[in-house]
Amino acid sequence: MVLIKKKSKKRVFNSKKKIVKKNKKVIKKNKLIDKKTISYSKDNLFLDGVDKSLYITTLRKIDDFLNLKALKRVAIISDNDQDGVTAAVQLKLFFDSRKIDSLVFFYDHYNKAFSLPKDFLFDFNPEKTIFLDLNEGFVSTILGEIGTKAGPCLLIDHHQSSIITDAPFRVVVVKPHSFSKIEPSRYPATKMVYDLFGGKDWVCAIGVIGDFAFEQWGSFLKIVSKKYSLSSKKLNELDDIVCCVTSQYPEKINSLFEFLCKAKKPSDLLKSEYVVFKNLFEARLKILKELFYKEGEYYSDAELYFFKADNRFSGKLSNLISQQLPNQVVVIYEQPGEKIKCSIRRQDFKVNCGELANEGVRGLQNSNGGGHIPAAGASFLASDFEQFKKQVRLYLLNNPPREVIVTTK
Ligand SMILES: [Mn+2]
Repeated sequence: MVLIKKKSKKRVFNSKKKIVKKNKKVIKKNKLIDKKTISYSKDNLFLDGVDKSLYITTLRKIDDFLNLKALKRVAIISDNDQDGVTAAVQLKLFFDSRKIDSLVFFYDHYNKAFSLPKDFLFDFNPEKTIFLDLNEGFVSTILGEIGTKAGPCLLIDHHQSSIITDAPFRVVVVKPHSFSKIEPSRYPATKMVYDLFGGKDWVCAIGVIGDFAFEQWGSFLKIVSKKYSLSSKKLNELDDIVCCVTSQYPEKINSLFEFLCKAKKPSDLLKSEYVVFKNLFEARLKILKELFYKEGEYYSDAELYFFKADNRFSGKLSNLISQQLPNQVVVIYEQPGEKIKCSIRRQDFKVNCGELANEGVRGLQNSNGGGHIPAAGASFLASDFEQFKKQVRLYLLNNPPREVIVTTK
């Protein structure tokens, strides 16, 4: 009896394995953006929540835009967080594999600064430019600065959509809703690149964790953990290392990027020089977390917290706190110069943080605000802080959290 039982169990397991293998093969086949190599077979629906025909339409759209056979030089301009960096790594490797020259820039959207001098871009003279993980507002700002030098553009992004201004050439936009029903904040740019171009699974996993999309992509992360024998703690550690470098040491972002392009396996990063920075970062983070619970300013009527953090800590700290307080609006802010930068979080999807950020900065000079439903950011002049707080609180009182917000746009 025992033997038979064992055998039948094994058989079930094997057949599952076969299906996974078969699907993997299909994924590989379809992720090539090349007219000749794309195979539009009927049985290739493999991604949860992805619409097969829209996925193929999207591949064709990208294929038409890139025209890989003629393409020689392409610029990639990406956000400077974990999602942006890992998305850029995968896209760069894709172009490397096609022997197409690419130059990667990271854009710090708070300081409006590039990770490389702008002259490099002008000298590189790209035929086309691909933007990653940057919303239309930032793309407009960048295009306003570099103008015709960008050439025709492709935007691969998962922020709430708006309009691109200042584009001298056409801009092709690909968002999660171009081919899926997955809530956009849960479909990080790095996973979009992975699904559309193919990529480096463990590097992709870092961006997925960094953008808080681990629930959506739980089975993907499980496969990655298993493949590289990583505990979930180690997997998170990878994200912590990248997060720490991108947020604390922006001057190291280019070298980290190159490191991730070359790294063969996760343990390369776990044994790298970057780990020291992570340990320092974590020690400080622990203190800030304690201070938040002691000193955070709380408005119970709006279920709203404000807390001032050290510079460059607000992103990570807000993620940590809002994991512990998912049904509260947590605003962590810092003041690196004359402006205040806020990270706004509420993880239960009952408040639209992107809209809240927008309303918070309404009418404030020199301000910016927007983002996703569970996570957003805002920046404004420090002298407007009280007004910002008032507007945030009023928005929450006028739009009390009731139901989970569902959106595909
Ligand atoms: Mn992102």
